[in-house]
Amino acid sequence: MDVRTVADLSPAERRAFFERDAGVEGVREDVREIVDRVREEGDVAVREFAEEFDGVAVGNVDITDDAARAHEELADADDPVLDAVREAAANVREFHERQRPDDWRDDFGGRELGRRFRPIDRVGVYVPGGAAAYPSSALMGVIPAVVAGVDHVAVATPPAEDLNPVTLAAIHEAGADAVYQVGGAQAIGALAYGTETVTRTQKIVGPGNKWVTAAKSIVQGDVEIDFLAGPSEVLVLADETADPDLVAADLVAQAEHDPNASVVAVTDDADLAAAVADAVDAQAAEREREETIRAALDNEASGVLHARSMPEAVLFAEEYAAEHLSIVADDDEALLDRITNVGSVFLGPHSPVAAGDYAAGTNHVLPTNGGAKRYGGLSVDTFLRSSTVQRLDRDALDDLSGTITSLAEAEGLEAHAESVRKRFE
Ligand code: HSO
Ligand code: ZN
Repeated sequence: MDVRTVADLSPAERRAFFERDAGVEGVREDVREIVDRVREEGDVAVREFAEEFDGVAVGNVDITDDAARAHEELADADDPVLDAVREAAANVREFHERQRPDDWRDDFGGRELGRRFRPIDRVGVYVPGGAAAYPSSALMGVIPAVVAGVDHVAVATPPAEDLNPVTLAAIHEAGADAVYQVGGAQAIGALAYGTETVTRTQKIVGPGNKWVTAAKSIVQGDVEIDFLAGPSEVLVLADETADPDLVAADLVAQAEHDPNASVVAVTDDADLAAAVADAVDAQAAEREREETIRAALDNEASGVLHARSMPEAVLFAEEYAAEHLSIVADDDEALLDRITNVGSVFLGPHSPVAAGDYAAGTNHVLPTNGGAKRYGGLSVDTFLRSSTVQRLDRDALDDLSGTITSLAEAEGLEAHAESVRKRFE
């Protein structure tokens, strides 16, 4: 890779870094047709699309029992991968349990006001499958919903002749109530509108390819969604204390997800920049998914950048608003203090992004494409709604009555004012 200088980037180069998109526009019309057909024809359409897109003649769409069986079989075989699934699940559960908010009420001078949090009833979690299997995404989508107390957590995952047993076991371990083999846009249509087999849900979450993402944008409004997720991204903010090999390893790791992944390192140290660029090339050549990695490195939203100072590097990171931000620098906390736009932060040399991807406990469903400027990643909050409560005592209402009645009259809503005055007649 070449090292570029932040200050010399052209407006077009800056735009490539800062205006990443999920690439859904090109498929929107096709996706709309798929979603409409699932809405109208239910399971018939789900089965037809499975044949057409996945090449699978789906027997049962509902595979809840298969997931339980896959879990049992791995347990019976003492398969160590189940231990890994269990440990990752336990860490994710523990971290998300800590997020559960308490209901509260406080006295604001005679106005007792509070908030209460209740889970959404029925949610759908999309778990990507197909080429790559993502058991980790099953844990990341389902566990926060279960911890939030969602009554019915349904999972949709693409059909296959041989469904990935680890993905199925992870879905079961995470505590899903129903599992359906349906993928792509048709899965989102099924979760949004229901079919004979699939229970209609109220909120759909989870990452997916551009068809899934386009479908989520189409059903949004009829159901809630988490957010529109694009290809993986990482930005590493490093100073001269960073090990170039480790910085490169984190870039190469996220690059293997997708040819459109965006991987960036920014540093104020010219020697480090050169060493990272060399290490990235050397490591890419050794990786199994070299082709995908090279494509991601060639992406115009990827690069190794030299900044004139760490404040300039921080400004770049803020504008980029990374899904994952790794800070490897002497005073990492001071740099973090200046960052607001980020999905998930990894501090120090022993916190590879892969730790969060799999097992540290944080969630890996995170805002991409600069979404971190506007929202955070998946959490227990995603599956809760809040209500407010109030009880005013007589004196508090008396104190407030002039304010309420004058605003009510200003709005021409005299009955509102009267409803207060009546309390004192
Ligand atoms: N880095 C991905 C999540 C993932 N990594 C799944 C490995 N498996 C998006 O945050
Ligand atoms: Zn990853």
